[in-house]
Amino acid sequence: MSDPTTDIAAIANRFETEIGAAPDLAALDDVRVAALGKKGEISMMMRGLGKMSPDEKKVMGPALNGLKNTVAAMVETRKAALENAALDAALASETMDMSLPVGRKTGTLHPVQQVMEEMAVIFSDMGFSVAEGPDIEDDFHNFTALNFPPGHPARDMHDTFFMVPDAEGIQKVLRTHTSPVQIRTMMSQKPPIRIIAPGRTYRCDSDQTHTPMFHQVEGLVIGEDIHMGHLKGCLMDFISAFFENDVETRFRPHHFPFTEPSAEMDVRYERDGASIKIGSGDEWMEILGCGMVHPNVLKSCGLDPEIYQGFAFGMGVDRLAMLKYGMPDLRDMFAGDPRWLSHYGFGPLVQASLESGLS
Ligand code: 2NL
Repeated sequence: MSDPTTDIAAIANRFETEIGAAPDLAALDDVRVAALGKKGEISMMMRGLGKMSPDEKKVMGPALNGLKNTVAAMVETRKAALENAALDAALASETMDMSLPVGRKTGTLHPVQQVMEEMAVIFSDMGFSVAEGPDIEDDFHNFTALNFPPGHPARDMHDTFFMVPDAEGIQKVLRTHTSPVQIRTMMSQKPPIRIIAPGRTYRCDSDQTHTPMFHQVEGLVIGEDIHMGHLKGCLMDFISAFFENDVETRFRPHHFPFTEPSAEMDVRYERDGASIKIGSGDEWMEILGCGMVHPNVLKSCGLDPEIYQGFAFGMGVDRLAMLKYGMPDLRDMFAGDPRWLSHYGFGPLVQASLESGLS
């Protein structure tokens, strides 16, 4: 009778050859099933152990276990090699030319996105950086730190969307302005600070001139010697750059809880048939709100108002986009109609810049 362990070595050799010859993962799995599957050759041999004498079992048990482990290890090694080869082949063949022009059906940049990029370009040139923060805010960052005392009617005036309170009873809100971004910046960065905060804002209000989601750009400058002259110069320069035209402006006293003094800025305009011309004319249009940051706001952020002062401003991006590009109806802006987008949208590959023109 032949030595059974010699047979086992022969089986191992045969599977080694078959595994090495398997050209792909599917063929390799066929070999694995033929050897180690439920009805595979090695599994069937192991099932035969039960009919053997105790002496035979002592020899064949460990030998078959060894065979099983050897073949399983060879399958794994081959599998890894085949997977590596498949990845190499994919990397070599599936290249993508990132410089290829896009196809005929290009999407367009929404005018609101275009206008926010134009604003970022103008303010970057004046030394501002862009800051962002969460759309879902807590009461402290959206109201308390901005000098809205608890129960103050201005909280209701903001038509706030309240979230369902969490397990600890904490009720978050959809931010009603992007000011919380500036609060977060003042609490985490040392002056001098020069940032704009563009983004989505939310108020429970919907009619001809209001959508429940709208876009704002706010700005904040904090230093040791910032005064209202800086505020006026900065905003006048911004408006002229934005409308690509000399624009006559005026500042009117106003009130906001978070600035003192506060003002609104108007621009001269005239009607020209159905369209509106910004810059000259006999009428004034309110275009943004601004002011010197209220000492209570500075204190809430851990800044000493005896040392630091600053100005802040806020403007509605959607309305500025409508004015600059002549979209007549606010509600078309967020309807997602592809015909509207192909008419009013901007080429996605054209970057706004001060050198090549903003728009
Ligand atoms: C408007 C008016 C404004 C601000 C926003 C602000 C932010 C901080 C501190 C002080 Cl952290 N002020 N933001 C200031 C004045 C006006 O927005 O009419 N927006 C559409």
